[in-house]
Amino acid sequence: MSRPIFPHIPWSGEGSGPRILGINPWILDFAAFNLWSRPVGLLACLDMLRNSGARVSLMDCLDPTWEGVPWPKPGKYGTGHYPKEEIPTPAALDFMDRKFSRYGLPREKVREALAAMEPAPDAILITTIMTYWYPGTLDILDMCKELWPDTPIILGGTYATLCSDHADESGAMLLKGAMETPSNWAAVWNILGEPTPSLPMNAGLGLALDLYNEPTYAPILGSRGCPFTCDYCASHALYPDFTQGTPNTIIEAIQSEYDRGVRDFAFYDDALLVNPKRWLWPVLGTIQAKGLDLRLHTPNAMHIRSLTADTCQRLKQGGLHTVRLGLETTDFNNRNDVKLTQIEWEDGAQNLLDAGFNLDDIGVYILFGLPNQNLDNVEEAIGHVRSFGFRPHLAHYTPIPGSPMFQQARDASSHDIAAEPLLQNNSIWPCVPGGFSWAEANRWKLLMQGK
Ligand code: B12
Ligand code: SF4
Repeated sequence: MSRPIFPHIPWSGEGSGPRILGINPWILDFAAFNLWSRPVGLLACLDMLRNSGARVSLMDCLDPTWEGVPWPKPGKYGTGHYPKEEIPTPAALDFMDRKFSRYGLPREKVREALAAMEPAPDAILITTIMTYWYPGTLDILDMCKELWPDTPIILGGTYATLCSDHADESGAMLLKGAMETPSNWAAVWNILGEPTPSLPMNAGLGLALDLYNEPTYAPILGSRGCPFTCDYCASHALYPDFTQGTPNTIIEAIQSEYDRGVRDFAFYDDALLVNPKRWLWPVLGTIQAKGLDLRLHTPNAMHIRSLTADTCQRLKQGGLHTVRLGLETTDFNNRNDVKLTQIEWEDGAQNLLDAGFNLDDIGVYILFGLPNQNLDNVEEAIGHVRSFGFRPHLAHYTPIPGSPMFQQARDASSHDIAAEPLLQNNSIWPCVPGGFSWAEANRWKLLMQGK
């Protein structure tokens, strides 16, 4: 496939079924950085539909591969900034002393490309990755309604699933949860006005990655869901089961992107190191046996207590480069996540170093701004992580509907975070007394630098 030139959006698929356009909207936020981001849920939907006879196409408003659209110079391993345009801050966030922007392709370019689609889509699927990114979803929804007033439009993804009452007001059809549940699958084909085909093999785990032209990075999804239930996480509300794929399909996906020149791969799994014999070890072993010269990244964090010496060696030999660990806190007796003892943390950290990972490539997430959190503990954790030579990363707490801690977050917040998803944005420090302030943000920045 050659590089797409505005305004051409190609159709893909051999079948004679309906033409379905998938859209990943812009990010409308105070800040956004591309950490190997892809709308994986939408790509899974398009893959299932194409494998069942539909023709599909993709408008990813965050896709840097379009010719004729200037994009900031890529950063390390394919990560980087998005183009942005400052826009008015939504009224609900008016109290913030920060600029608000639309990140991604220019709005008019997107409109031009959609308007030029020939033939027009029979149905449109719009996804949302973060609940509080819904304004981008509603904006593109309006654009689609204006371009194709009679075409069915379905909203899905995190916002539609976790904030369904709010999303309902958009007037679009909503699909809550995974598309591959039998009832959702039937509902989609019903909307398309077609008989429901059986679900294709690998439903929910295959990704239509080929819809990107000349990509420099790709996501890997070997599993869905998580067997744990951490208080601050919505994984169970989004996907109640834990399902793992088979090594062959994952290896095929990696090989096919590798053959297109991709060298950076990011794992999107919630529980990458759980039951690794099932797919991760065979996948890493095959990468090594084939001598694939690639870099693996775990931006979504790995469980520290699974980092045995053997695991760290396999990860290193399989090509893991960017290591992110979920530490949460060093207050080991008072945790909201998968339990972790200080000994497990220190052993895991040492095993990583013994396996030969660079200190520079190891980042440790520390949660900041949990309801009623004593921020002295955060300061302590930063010092502790730095004493290992690792890089601390503050993960600002996001109150997520459907997570066990959401009610506690509502009680602690001075905002109505349940009624207005924009107020779930972690940039406002929704559960920190007094909220975000530049003075405090700068103080934390210096602490992170050890100053
Ligand atoms: C990978 C991941 C990341 C990656 C990249 C995400 C990306 N694409 O850009 C990284 C590590 C960068 C990341 C960062 C963050 N993340 Co994150 N992330 C995830 C994770 C683990 C997977 C997302 C995913 O792709 N899932 C896989 C796909 C297959 O599932 P799916 O999207 O649900 O899709 C299915 C259905 O929703 C449906 N569907 C989807 N779209 C559509 C559309 C239509 C029309 C239909 C019909 C159906 C449909 O069918 C799909 C197939 O079954 C989720 C948790 C999770 N398990 O989903 C959290 C999650 C989305 N992240 C979350 C958070 C909090 C964050 C951070 C704020 C963390 C922090 N404190 O820094 C940052 C913010 C990032 C930013 N501002 O850019 C929260 C969401 C918060 C919210 N309010 O919405 C989640 C839910 C995790 C949690 N803690 O509960 N994240
Ligand atoms: S935070 Fe991670 S380990 Fe905990 S439930 Fe969510 S995905 Fe699972």
